[in-house]
Amino acid sequence: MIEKTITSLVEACDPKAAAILQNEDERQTAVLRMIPSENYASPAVRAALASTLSNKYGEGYAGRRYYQGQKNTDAIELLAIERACRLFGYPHANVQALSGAPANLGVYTAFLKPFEGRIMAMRLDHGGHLTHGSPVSVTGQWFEIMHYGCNENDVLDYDEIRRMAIEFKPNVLVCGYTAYPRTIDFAAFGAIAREVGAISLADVSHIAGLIAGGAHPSPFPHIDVVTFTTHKTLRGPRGAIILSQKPEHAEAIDKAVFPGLQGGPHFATIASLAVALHEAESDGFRSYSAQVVKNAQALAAHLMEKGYHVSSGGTDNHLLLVDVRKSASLPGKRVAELLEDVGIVLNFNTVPNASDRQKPLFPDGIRMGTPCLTTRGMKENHMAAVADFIHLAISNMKTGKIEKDDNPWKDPAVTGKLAADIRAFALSFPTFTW
Ligand code: DSN
Repeated sequence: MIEKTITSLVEACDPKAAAILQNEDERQTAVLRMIPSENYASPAVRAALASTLSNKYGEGYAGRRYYQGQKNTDAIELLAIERACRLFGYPHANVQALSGAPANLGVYTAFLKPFEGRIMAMRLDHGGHLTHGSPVSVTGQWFEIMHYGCNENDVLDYDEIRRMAIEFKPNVLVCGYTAYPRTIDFAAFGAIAREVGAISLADVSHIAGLIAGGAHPSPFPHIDVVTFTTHKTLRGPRGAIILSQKPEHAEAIDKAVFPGLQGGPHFATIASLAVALHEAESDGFRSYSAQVVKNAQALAAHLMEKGYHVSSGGTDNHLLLVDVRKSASLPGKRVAELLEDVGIVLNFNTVPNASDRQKPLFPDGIRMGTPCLTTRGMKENHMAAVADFIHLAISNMKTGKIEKDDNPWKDPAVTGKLAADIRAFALSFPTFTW
């Protein structure tokens, strides 16, 4: 309903833009969206995003703004903060960082001196994020970085991380990942950070909704500072939250975000965030989070039964990594691109302990998740069908080098039927049921 309202309002003014929006609505309805960092936000969350608060500008924090007319912006920001603190158990929340990268940069800016500060975090190809010190990110250029990785079983080795931290003495020790399917032991990370005198930072962007819904252990009280984007499992708008415990940390973070890095916050986003946090406090959201994990585990089990190499042997959260070079002699990028052609949208991704052919843009794996499918109302029994679709598609992909004009499918007729079946299956679910 909200799609129709938005499209018709835009269409009355700009049919060209409206047509693109309409196409995207149709795409999101007709495919199986399995990128683990995406979701379908509720109509209420999306309506708040389009609200009149997007007309309002202001700088500073509630009660301390640099512009007049802030009664309602103060009220909405305080509401979002109150809900974030209640939901995650932290005494302070900053809801102004525009997204995940600015949130992480805000934390580093608060605590580290450029060209002196030391960050220890997970390497990118084992599931870390660009902003965890990758050389192509300013975080890797402005700070000294030590990266840890997974062990030969694709899981974290806390003894090894402790050994490295004692040697490197980071100022900030980062946990929290973009492609790690296992539970994070926040107590262990907090203890290591305290032992070496580092601030502990958990970037829980991927699992914030699972933490809020009780499907993953909380970083509180073990971790000093927590950052997360709000549009993934939390199912809010594109935005970010920074939580902290100590008053001196909170003060430094607030100063780093504004005026250190940003000007005026996006108040409509903050309003939308307040609504998403309200939804996340509900019993329905708790059962949603639990179902996301059950679905991911069911999907992993079905794929492993079919012989797929699932990294770490399964999942404890919303995502799984499949090494398709080991499983099917295919590179991750080709598999992701061809799966999109039949209506399964996931992403190619590096996997730990891959072949030596793996490169960031030419990885051995694919990454998939269940947040979107679960929002559509799918349960464990539907994951069998999803695994069958993936398997049928991959089994029908040609291996080896493919020339530019070659058909990449062994049997194009099978592909045509599969694409139609996937479309019909996707269309049999609404986009938002929880
Ligand atoms: N790298 C993004 C992802 O996990 O999709 C998060 O920023």
